[in-house]
Order: sequence, then C-alpha cells, then structure tokens
Amino acid sequence: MASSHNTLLGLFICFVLAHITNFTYAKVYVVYMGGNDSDNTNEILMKSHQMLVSVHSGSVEDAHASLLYSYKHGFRGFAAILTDDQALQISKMPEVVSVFENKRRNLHTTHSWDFIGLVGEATMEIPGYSTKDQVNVIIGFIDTGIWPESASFSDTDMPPVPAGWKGKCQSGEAFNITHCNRKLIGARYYLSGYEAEKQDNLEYIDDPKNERSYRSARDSNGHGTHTASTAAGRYVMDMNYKGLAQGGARGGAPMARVAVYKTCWDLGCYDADILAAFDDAVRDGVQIISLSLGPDAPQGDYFSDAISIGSFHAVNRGIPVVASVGNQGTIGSATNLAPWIITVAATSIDREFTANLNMGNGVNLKGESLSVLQMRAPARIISASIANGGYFTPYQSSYCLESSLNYTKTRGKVLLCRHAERSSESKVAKSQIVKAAGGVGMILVDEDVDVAIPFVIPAAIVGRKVGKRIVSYINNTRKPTAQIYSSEAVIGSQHAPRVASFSSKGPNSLNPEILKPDVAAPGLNILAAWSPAIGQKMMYNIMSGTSMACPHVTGIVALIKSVHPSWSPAAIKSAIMTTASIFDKSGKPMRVDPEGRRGNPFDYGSGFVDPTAALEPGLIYDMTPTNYKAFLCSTGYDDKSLHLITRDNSTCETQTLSTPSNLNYPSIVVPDLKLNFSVIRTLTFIGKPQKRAIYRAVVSPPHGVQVDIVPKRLVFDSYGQKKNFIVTFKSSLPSQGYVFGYLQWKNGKSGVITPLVIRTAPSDVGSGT
Ligand SMILES: *[C@@H]1O[C@H](CO)[C@@H](O)[C@H](O)[C@H]1NC(C)=O
Ligand SMILES: *[C@@H]1O[C@H](CO)[C@@H](O)[C@H](O)[C@H]1NC(C)=O
Ligand SMILES: *[C@@H]1O[C@H](CO)[C@@H](O)[C@H](O)[C@H]1NC(C)=O
Ligand SMILES: *[C@@H]1O[C@H](CO)[C@@H](O)[C@H](O)[C@H]1NC(C)=O
Ligand SMILES: *[C@@H]1O[C@H](CO)[C@@H](O)[C@H](O)[C@H]1NC(C)=O
Ligand SMILES: CC(=O)N[C@H]1CO[C@H](CO)[C@@H](O)[C@@H]1O
Repeated sequence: MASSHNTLLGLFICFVLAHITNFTYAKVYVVYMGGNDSDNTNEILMKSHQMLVSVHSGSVEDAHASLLYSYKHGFRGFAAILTDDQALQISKMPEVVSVFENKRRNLHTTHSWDFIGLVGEATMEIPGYSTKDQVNVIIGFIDTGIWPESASFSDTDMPPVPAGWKGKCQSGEAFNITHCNRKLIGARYYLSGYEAEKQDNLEYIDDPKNERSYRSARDSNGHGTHTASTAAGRYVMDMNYKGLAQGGARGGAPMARVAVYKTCWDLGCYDADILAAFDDAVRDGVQIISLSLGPDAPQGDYFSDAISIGSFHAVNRGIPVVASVGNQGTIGSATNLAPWIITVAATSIDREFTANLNMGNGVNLKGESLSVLQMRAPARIISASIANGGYFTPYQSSYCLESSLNYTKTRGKVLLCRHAERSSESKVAKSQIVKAAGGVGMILVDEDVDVAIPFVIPAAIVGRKVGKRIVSYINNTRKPTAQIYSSEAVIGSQHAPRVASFSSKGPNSLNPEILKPDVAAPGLNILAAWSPAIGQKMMYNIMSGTSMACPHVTGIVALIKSVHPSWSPAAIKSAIMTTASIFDKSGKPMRVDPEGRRGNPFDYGSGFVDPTAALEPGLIYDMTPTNYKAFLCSTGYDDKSLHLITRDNSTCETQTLSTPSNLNYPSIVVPDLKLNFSVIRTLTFIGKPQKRAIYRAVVSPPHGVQVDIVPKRLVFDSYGQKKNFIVTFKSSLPSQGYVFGYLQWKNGKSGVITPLVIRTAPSDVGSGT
C-alpha cells in the first residue's frame, strides 16, 4: 500500500493541469493541510501567510488581501483568492494535502422553492430512560441560520448554558446577543466564500427580488430553522400549516441546546464557508454536527470535499456528524459517502395530504396537495394541450410551461397538466402559470405523487394511472367537469414508511465497500418551524427532502448522547443502524415510491430508525480514529498523505486492513465476489454489566450466495468485552449483480442486524481464464 498512484496529490495535479489554459482568472481555493498538530495558532497562521506571500511574489499586502479564512482549530489550512497558477504552486508545497476550488453545495430539499412538507412526527418520548441530560448536549447546525423568535427555540425552564461552552452569539443584521438564550446558545455566520463567488452570480444577485438575506445568523430561507426545530425544537402546542396537520409538535431532543453556523445563502453553501463553520464548531464545543446539504453526485474525493474533511476531524474528536444522502433519487446518486458520516435517506410517514377531486360523471378521485384552496362549483376540465397559445405546440403546452397557455382557452377552466419525470421544474410555478392564464384549478399528472405541493390555486397531483382515467373521461364526454376540494391531512391511508422517490440511492460511487445511505428517517411532508422572512410569512411550514430526514437522526443521536455520554461516534452510529427496521408499520417489507417496488439496502441502508431500540442495542460495532486511518490506507492513501492528513505518527504499515470491506462497519458490502471472500468484524458487548450473554448468528443469505459465520455463537462475560467473527461468502451464481441478505446476532428477543450486500463477479472458472 505504500505507493499508489491514487493519492490525493496525484489526483489534484491532474485536475489543475486540465485547467491550465485559464491562468490569470483568480478564484477562491481551499488549501487543506491536514489535522492540527499544535496548540500554537500563531504558528499555523504564520505558515499560511508565508505560503501566500511566496506565491504573491513576496507581496505581503497582496497575500493579506487574498486570504479569506484561516482554519486552525479543527484542522489546518486556509481559503484564499488565487489564480490557477498560484493554486498549482501551493499544491506542490510540502505540507499541503489538497487544494480545491470553492465548490457550491446545495441544500437537500426536494425543490428549492416548492415548500413541501410533513407533519409532527411521533413525540419520541422514551419510557424507562432518563433523557434529562439532553440539556448538556449541544448540537451544531451548519445551514441557513435560524429564526430566533420562533417558539421552537424558547428557553423557558432551561438551565444555564453548559460550562465550558466557547461559542458566541455574533451580531449582524437584525441579530445581536439578545437573540441568543439558554436554548439557542450560539450563532455565527460565514459570508466570505459566498461573496467571493458573487461575481459569478451577478444576474441573480442584482435581481432585487432575490436579495433578501440578512447579513447575520438570521434565517431568510427557512431551511435552517426547519432542520434545527426538527432535531431539537421545543414543544409547540398549536403547530400547523394553514390549519392542516394541526396539533402539538416538537423536535427529537427538545431540551438539547442549539448552536447555528450559517453558511448557506441564497445561491447555496460554499466549501470555504463550510470549513470555517466546522473549524469553529469543533472549537466552540458542540457535541453533534448536523448538515442537511451536500455535493451533487458523483461526489469527489474525500479530501477535496469540505464536508468530508470537516467531518473527518470532528468525528476523530468524538463529535458525530449526521448528513443527508441527497435528493437525486437515482441508483448510485448517494452523496456524503465518507464512512465516518451518518448518512440519512428519507421516507414517508403515515400521513398524506390529499385533496378530493369530484369528476362530473360522479367518480371521486384523490390527489396529493398542500393547497387549502377549493373550488365552490364544478368547472370545465380540459387537457392543457388544447389550450396551447402563441408558438407553443400542444405537446409543449401539455406541460403547462411558462407562456404556453392561451388565456381565451384557459379562462375559467380546470387544466390537466403533465410533469416530466424527475424534472426539476417547479410544480408550484405550474399552478402560477395556470392561474395567470385564467385557470381556476389544475390536476397535475406525475409519477411522483409523494410530495405535497402548496399550489396557488385549487390543485392536486395524481399518478399516471389516475391521469389516464381522467384523460379518457375528458375524451369521451361532451362537457367534462371537475371540482377540486381543499387538501386534508389523512392518516394511515397507505403503508408507511416508504422510501421517498427523491431519496438518493446506493451503491457508493467512491468506495462501493461502504454501504450508503446508512439509515432512513422521515423526510416527506414534514411540519416544523419556518422563517417568516419569506413568502407568506408563515411561522411553520411543510417541507420534503433528505434535508428533513437528517435532523430526525440528529435528534436521536442527541438522545443517545444524553443517556450514554461516553459512546464514540461509531458506537452511536452502530446503535442506530443495527436496531433499524426494514419493515413498514404493517410488518411488510418497506417499499419505495413511486413504483412501490420492494426496497433494499441501497434505498434505506440498515432501515428505518427506531430511537428506543437504539438506546440499548446490546452489541456495537465500535471504531476509533485508527480504524478510519486503516480504511484510508486500504483505499490507496500512502504514508505520506496519511501523515499529512492526521499529523500523527501512524503509517499504513501499522494500519492493517486488507480490504475496505474489513472496516468494522455495521453493514457489509462485497462489491466483487469471485469464488469466495471473507470479511472480519468485531462486536463489543454493552448490555447489562454483570450478566453473561450468549448471541447466536442467524443468517438470511443473499440469493445464490452461501454465507458461513465463524464462530456461530459469541459468548460475552463482561461489559466492554470484544469478540471477532468471520463471515465467508461463496458464490454459486456468478454475474447476477447486487443481491441482498441479512446477518442477525440474536440473544433471546433482542439482537443486532447487519445488511449483507454482495455483487457476484463473472466467474473466472467458467470463462476459462
Ligand atoms: C439587539 O436587538 C434588539 C431587538 O432588535 C434591540 O432592541 C436591542 O437594542 C439590540 N441590542 C444591542 C446591544 O444592539
Ligand atoms: C387564443 O385562442 C383564441 C381562440 O382560439 C384565438 O382567437 C387567439 O388568437 C389565441 N391567442 C393567442 C395569443 O394564441
Ligand atoms: C384522448 O384523445 C387523444 C386525441 O384527442 C388521444 O391521443 C388519446 O389517446 C386519447 N386518450 C384516451 C385515454 O382515450
Ligand atoms: C512522532 O514521533 C516522533 C519521533 O519518534 C516524536 O518525537 C513525536 O512526539 C511523535 N509524535 C506524535 C504525535 O506522536
Ligand atoms: C476459497 O477459494 C480458494 C481458492 O480460490 C480456496 O483455496 C479456499 O479453500 C476457499 N475457501 C473456502 C472457505 O472455501
Ligand atoms: C488551535 C487549536 O485549536 N488547537 C487544537 C489542536 O488540537 C488539539 C487536540 O487535538 C487541541 O487541544 C488544540 O486546542
């Protein structure tokens, strides 16, 4: 492993050479220099300064002017405005791990301005456990800031801020120290990386309707307020969305403390700012970091991605990091792939928002909607294709595109519009287009009926099947009519949870040996606190996305931390994964929207989270920072890059892991099974202290794969005892793609479950080579 051409430095240089024609154009680069190996901040600052001076031909002023951030607490490095040539020079300097462009990351909501949403999740009270120590748990949110006046962040009955907290409440536009309290104990914001990129986005910025950001931690978007209140919001008695989904609601750990790091602005979240937030969060003393954002798939290398870097150093200091898997929805689109992150997929809950559609022939249909508007009387329904206007063809108009509808033909009618599969076209915008053309209602045909949309006229989404019925009614009737009613929250009408159609899926495109996503949690139509700075000035809103699923897991991590403060990030992650369920609430295998196919670990990882079971898993797959180093070596990092990243004396020789599949991960993936392959795991007993515990292996093998466990029985005599076991896979059916199974260690009724994901390679024997 000592030499590999797949090192970071190698990768980066290729990257820069590809851009070498573009010499003079300066842009923001992040220079990452590994872990912090000294307490001496001055030394770190001086070093970056020297590096900058040397690439600015000795000019101290130019060096100074180019610097945006110095990273010195969680890890070392800086962000600066550099030409490609200067970046290339710096990348060759001895202590540099990687130099990468200040890339933009996106919030993981489904459609950035279709506010979609959900309902107050179950209350997550956990009988038998004292979670009162959650007042000592501080969660850092890297997001769009916070609306501090929201009732979700009230500090009534909260004890003083925990001793040792080093964070601060940074003043800015419409935000000062009085906005923090015993619940919201920290608030900072990071603009430099975003503003340095503004020149690329002038058209957007110059449009006055887009300039609404507060230059402070105050949330002008709603996303950060929503995620923080989902994880840790106080109980709010009367939370609802325009009267829908009324009732009390609260976050997963309502007494945990909140610290916000605003890094996401109107156009997204930039790497330089994200890293600065991680750096401060680690120093401030947060105990959990939650990020509902990520790169677009396919994700780049770990050490040229701000979230992977920041989380690597946070986790190595005992701070779990929870992130969303992304909303691209397709196979292999999963992001936030690093094994040290807890990566979350999104599911439905048992509540739908449906509107009744009464057709003129007496047939009653249902559609998904968040519109509380309704038609007082039936109106003519027509296909949008026959309302085409201007130069638009009937086909184009059938999608209800901007300006494609003729007012004379549309006025007073209900339009049947189409939505292109997986398109990012705004569904809200379609309702605005129909409204502008004089339409009184809209029925939108789309395969993805999951996400309830707050349409601006009476409207609803129906699937293709129902869509066909409506078309045939229109075709075969002289004066077809429809009446659309207000949306209502309906509980228990469908199996739940189901994996949301937009939730990004495995396999892991960077290291297929690591299963991603890790777990699934509610992310469809979620009701939580909101920023009244935008739109209709609502204090609560319904949103969908893996962004909304992530803070559900963050809340569970906070509960586990309050009960088991000494558990490592890997132990907490193992507890959540091995106790998750692959069944829906009716006991059937969990399904995946929109087609309703049976789910697999690429959809939901280990399954749907169970906060109560996660508090007492009995066994854990634990890991320390050493395990992650060994993992990096096994994936091709050499001693030099390992040393640069960790800045300790570990070498790849001392870190033995023959394959990344051997990382002590709570799921097992063998992406290339030839004849046979063995994987090792270590379980740590954390059950009731004095009791001897015997666990038996129960296997449900993947199709065409024989699975042997040695030993088949694990006997634990004491708390903290560790036992190894080996899983050997033998392929009997080559070339069948990915197949899925399970390994369960059982002790009576309790136990831990591990997904087995195997891809059988073409057989060498058969091909005669
Ligand atoms: C902080 O903001 C509040 C409310 O906006 C205002 O009343 C107060 O004077 C401000 N305090 C300081 C110290 O600026
Ligand atoms: C809209 O349709 C009406 C009636 O068919 C037609 O007279 C008119 O020219 C159309 N207008 C446009 C802008 O296409
Ligand atoms: C409805 O009519 C259109 C043409 O007017 C035709 O293309 C379509 O196939 C018909 N659909 C159904 C379901 O009858
Ligand atoms: C690394 O090794 C050197 C020499 O063996 C020693 O002086 C140094 O303290 C070690 N550093 C760490 C972080 O262990
Ligand atoms: C695995 O395959 C190798 C040859 O490829 C063979 O020597 C070995 O015995 C096999 N192991 C098991 C457990 O079947
Ligand atoms: C400047 C700074 O925050 N340095 C930190 C580097 O890391 C060590 C522990 O790993 C901390 O103790 C230092 O405070």
